[in-house]
Amino acid sequence: MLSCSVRLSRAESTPAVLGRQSTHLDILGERYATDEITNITPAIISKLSERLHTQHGHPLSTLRALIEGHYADYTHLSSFSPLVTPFKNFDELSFPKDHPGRSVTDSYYVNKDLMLRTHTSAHEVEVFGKGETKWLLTADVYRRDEIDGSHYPVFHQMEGARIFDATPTGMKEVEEDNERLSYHLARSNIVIEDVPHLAPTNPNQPEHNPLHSELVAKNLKLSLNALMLTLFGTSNRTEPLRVRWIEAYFPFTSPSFEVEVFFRGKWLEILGSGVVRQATLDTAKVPNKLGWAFGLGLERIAMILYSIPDIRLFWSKDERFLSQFQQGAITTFKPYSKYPSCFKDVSFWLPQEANLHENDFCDLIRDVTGDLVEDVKTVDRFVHPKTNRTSLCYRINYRSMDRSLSNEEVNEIQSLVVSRLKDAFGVEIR
Ligand code: FA5
Ligand code: MG
Repeated sequence: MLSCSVRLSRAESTPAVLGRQSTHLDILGERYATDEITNITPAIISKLSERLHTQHGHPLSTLRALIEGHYADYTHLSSFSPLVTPFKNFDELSFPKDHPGRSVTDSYYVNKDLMLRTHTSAHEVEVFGKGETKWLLTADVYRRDEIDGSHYPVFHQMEGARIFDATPTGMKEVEEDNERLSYHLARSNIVIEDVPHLAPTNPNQPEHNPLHSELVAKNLKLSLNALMLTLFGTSNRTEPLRVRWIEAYFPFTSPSFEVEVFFRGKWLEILGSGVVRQATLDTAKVPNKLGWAFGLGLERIAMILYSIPDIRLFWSKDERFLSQFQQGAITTFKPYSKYPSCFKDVSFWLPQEANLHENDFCDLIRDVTGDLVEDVKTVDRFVHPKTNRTSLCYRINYRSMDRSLSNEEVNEIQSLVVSRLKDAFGVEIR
């Protein structure tokens, strides 16, 4: 998240976010009624049918196949619709009613009963409910988010899960698997920083025997460390890969963890995971089991593996990008050129008492400019002490990945941005 954000309440945000009056939307061949919370944009609708993870030769498809190969004896799923109910995306996974992820500033809604899944965990109950005990599910997910080189409103996740019998025999199976994996990992050249499997800040669930929970959390970590080894272990880097486990929080797991990988001088978060909340398995009507789940970001991993510097490139139709990749092969991306940046600032006053969330601003930018903006930064924000009006200044970095942009062209796009901003939010340009 950018630092200077102001959250819109549902009521005041909606007309501005939507900015259009249509009573229905056509999505993936079906017609849906809109309502006062509809905020899905044409730019997003155009992405729904792409399914990059299934496009033969695309880096995301190769990465999916690589991970499926690592988990060869798991059930592999990848054909679930991105349209889900908020119940499935949130309630079934124990999200509290006031969780920020539910808000229209963070998620895309078709209407109040239908949204675009924000994570692959949305399908956990469904898949566990089918009786699957070891499975992987790959899908496109959607979030209203900031604009920079590692965030995109559409990205791809892979959910993995494994559940065991909550019996001495089941736990013996975990122990044996842990031994096998520890042996395998002892020979790797990855530097892994760990955190305790359980901690007061990352607790065991009351339903679980802490010894069982500990074994399962350890199995999760070993399983994912072995995946890291498969993915990164063979690359001919001079420095060993640095991976770290950190404590995390998710409403649907406890204990919970994230994994970060050191990439281009920064820690890049690649996945979230944890011991599955018993409520999830109860809802799925799976008795007497416990286990783990993870959700990893395919783009983030592909950026590291292929040295792809900007997340927008995954959507490129440019032959200079696509022709560099073949299905099944991990190759180092050769940038065809780095075109110059063009920075444009926009400063404005919001109407009295009104607010603007940076995700609303970023979504407007995506809708008007497509992929021509590399990042957006808040450079200034203050509230006038007398009028109580908020002043905001954003710096937009225009840079195409495929060609040079002329200053004239950027000025034209920038004026479109400004006029949309005036129409949608009633701002006064400074
Ligand atoms: C989740 O989405 C959880 N559902 C993960 C999970 C699954 C936890 C199962 C526990 C059990 P998170 O919001 O952190 O967690 O996203 C998971 C990963 O998706 C991140 O680590 C990151 O790699 C990727 N990701 C998140 N937001 C973006 C984005 N805007 N662009 C690209 N990748 C992203
Ligand atoms: Mg996260």
